[in-house]
Amino acid sequence: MLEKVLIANRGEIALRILRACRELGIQTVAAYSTADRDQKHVRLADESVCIGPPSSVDSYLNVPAIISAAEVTDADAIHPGYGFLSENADFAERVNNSGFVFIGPSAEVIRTMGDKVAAIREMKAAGVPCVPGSDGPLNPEETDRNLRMAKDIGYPVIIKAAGGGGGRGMRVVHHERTLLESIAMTRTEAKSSFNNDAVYMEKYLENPRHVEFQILSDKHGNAVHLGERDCSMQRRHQKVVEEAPAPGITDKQRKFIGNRCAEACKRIGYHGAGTFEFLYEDGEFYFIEMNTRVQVEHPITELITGVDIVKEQLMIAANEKLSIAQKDIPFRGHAIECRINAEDAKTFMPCPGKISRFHAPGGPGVRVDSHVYGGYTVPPYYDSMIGKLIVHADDRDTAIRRMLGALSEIVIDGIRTNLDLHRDILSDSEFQRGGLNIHYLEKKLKKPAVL
Ligand code: MV4
Repeated sequence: MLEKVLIANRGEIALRILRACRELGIQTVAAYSTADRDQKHVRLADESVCIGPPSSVDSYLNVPAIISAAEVTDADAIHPGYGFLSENADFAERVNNSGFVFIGPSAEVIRTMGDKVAAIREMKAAGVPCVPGSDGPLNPEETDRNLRMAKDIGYPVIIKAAGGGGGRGMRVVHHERTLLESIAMTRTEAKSSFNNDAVYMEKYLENPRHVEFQILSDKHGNAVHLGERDCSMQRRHQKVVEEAPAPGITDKQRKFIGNRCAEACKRIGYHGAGTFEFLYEDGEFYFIEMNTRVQVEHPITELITGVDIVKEQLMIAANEKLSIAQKDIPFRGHAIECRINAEDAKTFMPCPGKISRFHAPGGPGVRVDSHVYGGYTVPPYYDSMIGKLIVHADDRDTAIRRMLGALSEIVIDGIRTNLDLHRDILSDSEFQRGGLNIHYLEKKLKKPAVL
């Protein structure tokens, strides 16, 4: 096992990692910025090291500072959490070259999955269903070929940057007269945003759901899937509510897609926890990208399967075998997560400040993953998410009621939050029916609150 892990993150995920380490008897080092001195995980860690001033670039993205912190504390491994350096292949490489274990897949696999064209090529080869599209990057000079390709795929098509992902660097094309200019513009933007002008083409799916599969894969050739999550409730590529399982997905579909993902992990030598993102439309799954980190929404999968994903990440990094086989993974009940943000209800602008009172909800099947407490000040330098409210129940209707109960119990005073938005979504009769697509929330928000 690992003896000491440096946590190179902040907020709720830093606390989540600390708790997993504690259960495995691993010592913890909190690497924190000066703005985060009073974070719960900093107080609870066995050791803590300040890695720089508030600005992320100078602290949580400061590679030499993080590696030095691991050196001075004699840590064996670094957990990057999500965001920040978690999917940075160069960071993973520098961690390894400095003699530490990067908790995640190899730098090479992170690099491959960071190149969306390479990722799709790998997944296609592994038998994972992908969106109809260009096989590889587009050559902007081959204008006739590009026009023919789009015509064959059928409009609308979408041009995406190979270096993009998560909604950055893409353009929908509805008509052949704008195809070539759209390719050129996406390339220019991709070059300046990602320093990589490679772009590719896919059929644009107009009303898909966003369904993702969680996998775990160890260094002994074992890989399992933990089922799927529906993350369609989003605004501007920020997920708001997630649930598992995805409404309407059959056991047969789960088994088929899940096994393809697990097999793909074995093929590419994937080590750790990973997520396969799919678009789901008219009963079909289409792979779009893979995330090589632990995700914000991992708790809903933990609740329906009973698997501790962060502990498995730590054990995989320590060269241990997966603690569970596929046949021993149940999919039990229904889980929902609400992401709680410190933000203005109307403008969605971040609203940092001091939390005067905080009361967590409780009761059976209620989990709160948050680092905040009464008297805590939400700093303005980072993401506005201050925690996650997660429920688990025997079925979806009960889970929704349980979440509405928890939302009525929770108290966060002193700052503005999106709790009313969650109350509104969970009370929405169309949400209650289930299976809404990625555009639903943005359309709902455009409508007047009372007709
Ligand atoms: C798409 C798509 C429709 N068709 N690809 C946006 C984020 C990035 N991960 C991929 N995205 C999309 N790719 C094809 N071929 C629609 C989106 C999309 C989306 C996907 C998932 C969740 C929210 C989204 C919001 C807008 C667009």
